[in-house]
Amino acid sequence: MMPEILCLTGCDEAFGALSDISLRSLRHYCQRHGFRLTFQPLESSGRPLSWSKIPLIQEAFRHGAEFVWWMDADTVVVDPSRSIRDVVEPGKDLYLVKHHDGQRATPNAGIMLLRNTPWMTAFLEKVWGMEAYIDHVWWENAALVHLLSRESFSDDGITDERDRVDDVPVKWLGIEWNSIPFVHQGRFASPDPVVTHYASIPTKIRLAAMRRDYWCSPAGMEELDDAPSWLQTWRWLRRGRIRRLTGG
Ligand SMILES: [Mn+2]
Repeated sequence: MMPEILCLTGCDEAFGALSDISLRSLRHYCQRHGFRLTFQPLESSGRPLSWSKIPLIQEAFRHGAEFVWWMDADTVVVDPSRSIRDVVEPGKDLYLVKHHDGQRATPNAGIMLLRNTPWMTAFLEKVWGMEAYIDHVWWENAALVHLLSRESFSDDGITDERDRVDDVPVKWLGIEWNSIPFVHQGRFASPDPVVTHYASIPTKIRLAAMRRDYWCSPAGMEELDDAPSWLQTWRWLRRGRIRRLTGG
């Protein structure tokens, strides 16, 4: 039986322009691979907004989702030929990338595949319960790092190489599933990314890079090919000002 995957993404108004690009790539990707896609406006839970992904994932599980593939709004699928479904293996409930900066490795919660199991239910409750990290600069990602680390998580916010995933149903994915360009001398970037994640860079650069990479990706090229030529020209001219057309 092929696992059923719900791709879940969301953001607030401030991320609307990023999300417009992200959603274009996800619509193409999810259609190609037969995933459901849901966009949820992120609403404040009384915590910094990044935390809001946790209750959204929990809600999707309560509604019966078998797998949730969480995608931050600052992501673009640049190689749609590979399916996230293929990483699934028996006994693993959480699939994510950790990025090595040369000394330490940090799990990243911006892109995660999660399976609806009792372990996962408990794990998400534990993440949500780590109130010490509510205002940490990494928000819910800090709580997740804490829970996956063997060592206690210090204030500089980075765990070391050792982790406790031997004991838990976590599978580390190849960096191509969460490739972060421009930072740490390219150590967080894959030479052959499936998903690019424009984390830790200023919003304007992020948006420019996302637009470039999307319109050069198979989905973006297809979208331009399908459009009448007058519309293509119009888009080229208006590219900087294209508003969100869909989603929300
Ligand atoms: Mn992100």
